[in-house]
This record gives sequence, structure tokens and C-alpha cells, in this order.
Amino acid sequence: MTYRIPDSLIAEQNAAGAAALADDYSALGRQLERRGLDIEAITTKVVDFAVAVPTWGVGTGGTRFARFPGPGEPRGVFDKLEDCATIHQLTRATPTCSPHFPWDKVRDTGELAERAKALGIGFDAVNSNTFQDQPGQPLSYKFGSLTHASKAVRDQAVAHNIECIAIGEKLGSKALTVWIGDGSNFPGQSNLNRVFDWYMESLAQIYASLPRDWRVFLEHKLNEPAFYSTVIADWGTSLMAAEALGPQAFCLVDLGHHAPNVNIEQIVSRLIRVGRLAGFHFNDSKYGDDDLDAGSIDPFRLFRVFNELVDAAERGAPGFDPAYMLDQSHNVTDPIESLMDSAIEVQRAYAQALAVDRAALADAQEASDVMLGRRLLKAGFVTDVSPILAEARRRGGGAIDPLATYRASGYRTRKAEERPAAAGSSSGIV
Ligand code: AOS
Ligand code: ZN
Ligand code: ZN
Ligand code: ZN
Repeated sequence: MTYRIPDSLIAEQNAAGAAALADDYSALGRQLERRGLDIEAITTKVVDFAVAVPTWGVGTGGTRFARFPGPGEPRGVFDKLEDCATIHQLTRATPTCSPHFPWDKVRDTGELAERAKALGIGFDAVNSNTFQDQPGQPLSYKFGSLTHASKAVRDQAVAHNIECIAIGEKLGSKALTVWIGDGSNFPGQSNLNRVFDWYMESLAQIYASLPRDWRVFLEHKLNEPAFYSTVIADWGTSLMAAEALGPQAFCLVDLGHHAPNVNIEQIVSRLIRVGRLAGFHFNDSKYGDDDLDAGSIDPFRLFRVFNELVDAAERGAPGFDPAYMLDQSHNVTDPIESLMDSAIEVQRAYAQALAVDRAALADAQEASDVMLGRRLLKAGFVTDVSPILAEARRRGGGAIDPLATYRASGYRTRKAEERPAAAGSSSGIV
């Protein structure tokens, strides 16, 4: 048996913080009541909110310069599942994980499904990987995958995506996320129109293999690893592809995949409008696809995105059912700590958006009262919803203070003993 944090430790830690939380929660409840908001309604929504953890996120990432692994890193997908389960145990916000293939491929997918079930973890979207070559792979993706000039390479990449769907079906997943590194580094390297033809041809084959109750998430990205043009560069291209493919295709928004200063919440609003918002890869960034912890750089941007989501939910936007996932790379922090904190920050943005007086906001907008509209929105953002988040965790059996409880448990030290570094794997820690 490997080490799991005992529920008794969570209870003990919670007991120490319970009185302060009850005090803060009732004070916040009174404050919200004065603003015409019901704290219980917000707490219930936060309890029901979930964000998936990426299996590749529980190991230390790295930059293109170096990777500095920490102690007790997961050696493979079974260890990753254990860490994902721990994140959920403490936060109660991450009941599913999003696996990546072939990084998480095992001989017996049934065993993977069983292990996850035993740990109380489900599977969110499965991710395909045609942006790097695997040992023994017949054809290289150096010059592209689903849009490679060679049909044989495209076929190989299509077959991999179809295999991902087959694995995902055994895991109980209902979506495939496709992100490709395809594009060009130099003008003249490829024909911008032709590569899109190939993308559509390849995606049509993958789409045809989707089970009826599945969705395919198309993830766009402005640049990197291709630095002149990427084939699916922006939400416009993504939407063109999704609409051409059919009703099971949706556009995924990774917060780090846009031009600087672009208005991401407006993109979200537009995609909701046409019923094509797949969901998110949450993370934060200052320069590009930095993959920093969600809410660590620009929490107001995250809040603005959630403002659109709450607006859409409250007006009952048709087909609105976004998948929430984290997509981060942890280079200088303990990945479990970063992922717990990020899940909480995503919840925080949601709770803040729920703390906006939407009726008053609509009136201010109607009256063109710019200052009041601005203030009403900001009032949600500046509300310290921490007691709501802590109370939601407590009610679910999680930790009032996940970071403190995690550190008190000594989980990482225990894992360092159980997972000797020498047994490292090519587990997709990129
Ligand atoms: C790459 O930039 C994308 O964000 C993808 O979602 C990718 O599959 C993921 O980051 C794992 O490397
Ligand atoms: Zn992503
Ligand atoms: Zn990315
Ligand atoms: Zn990213």
C-alpha cells in the first residue's frame, strides 16, 4: 500500500480552523446579504464546480533549457493518478484528470480505469500527442503531423488520434482534445492554404471515428513550436474547422494561446454565442504560453472570463456546457501545491463572478452608466470569497487549508521514499 493522506489528519487540521472559518463565513454572508446576494446559493454552485487536472501537470515540467525534477516525482501514470487523487482529496475541486497519450499509455487500459476508480478519480478529455516523436515511431513529426505534406505521416497521426478515442472509451472519457504543433517557422516553408486542407481532411477522419456522445475539442495556439505560422492559430480558424466538421466539434480556449493583450473574454463570449465553446485550459502568463499557475499573474482576467461564463449560464445560453481543465507547467514549485492552488483560484474567479449583482449591472448598462457598471463588476472581483471556497471544501470532506494540510502530511517526503528517482520514466513531463 502506498501512502495516502489519512482523513483523520484532514479532520484534525480542520478542527483547528473551524471556528475562524465559521466566523468569516457568517460575516461574508451578512455582507453579501446587504448586497442582495445569497451566500448559500454561491456556496452550492462552488461545491458543484469541478476542474480537471492534467496528468502531465503532476510532474515537474521544464523549459527548453533544463528540467529540475523534485523529490517523489510520479514515475508513470499510476503514480500520477495517486497525486491527482490527493489534489482532489484536499481541494474537492478536481474529481477528474485529463490523460495524455502515449505518455499515459499502459498495456492494460482496464487496469488504469480500475485504479482510477479505486482512487475515486474519473477521466476528462483525452489528449493526443503528435507534436513529438516516440521511440520506435515509424515516421517523424518533425515537419508536421495531421497537416504533414506526406499522406503517410498524416495517416499515422490520424490513426493515433483514433487510438486515443478507443483508449478514452475504456476510461469513460467523452472528449478528445487535439492540439498540434504543426505550422511553419519561415515564410515559404509551407502553403498556408494547403495545410488547412490537410487539417480538415485529417480531422474529418478523426471526427468520423467519434462515438455519438463524444466531442472533439480543437485547441488553437498562436505560435510555438512553429514561430512563423501555426495551422490552427486562432479562434477564427478553430471555429471555421469546428463548423465544417459538424456538431460534435468545439473550440478549446487555452488562456496562454493568444496574442498579447487580446480580449480573451470576448472570444469566450463569441464562442458561447455560436454554441462552440469546448472549454478551457486554464493557466496564467505574462508573455506567451507561460503555463504559470492559474490566477497567479492576472486574476482579474480569469475573473472576466468567468463573468462571461456566469452570464451565459444565467441566461441559459443554448448548448453551453464547457469542460474545465488546467494546463500548466510547474518548474519551480511542488506540482501538487501548484495544482491545488490553481484549482482554488479558478473556483475563486467563479465565486467572484457569482458575487456580481447582475440585475443592477444590466440596469447600469441599460442606462449607459459607465462608472456604475464598472464598479458593479469590480465589486464582484474585490469580494474576498475565500470563506466560501473553504466552506465548500469543508462540506465535501476536503481541507479548509489544503496547502497547510498537505505540508503537515509529509506526503512529498513519503513519496520520495516510495518512488526512487532512478526508476524515472518518459512519462510525458515536458
Ligand atoms: C500546448 O501548448 C497545448 O497547451 C496542449 O494542450 C498540450 O497538449 C499540453 O500543454 C501538454 O503538453
Ligand atoms: Zn493547452
Ligand atoms: Zn499550451
Ligand atoms: Zn498553455
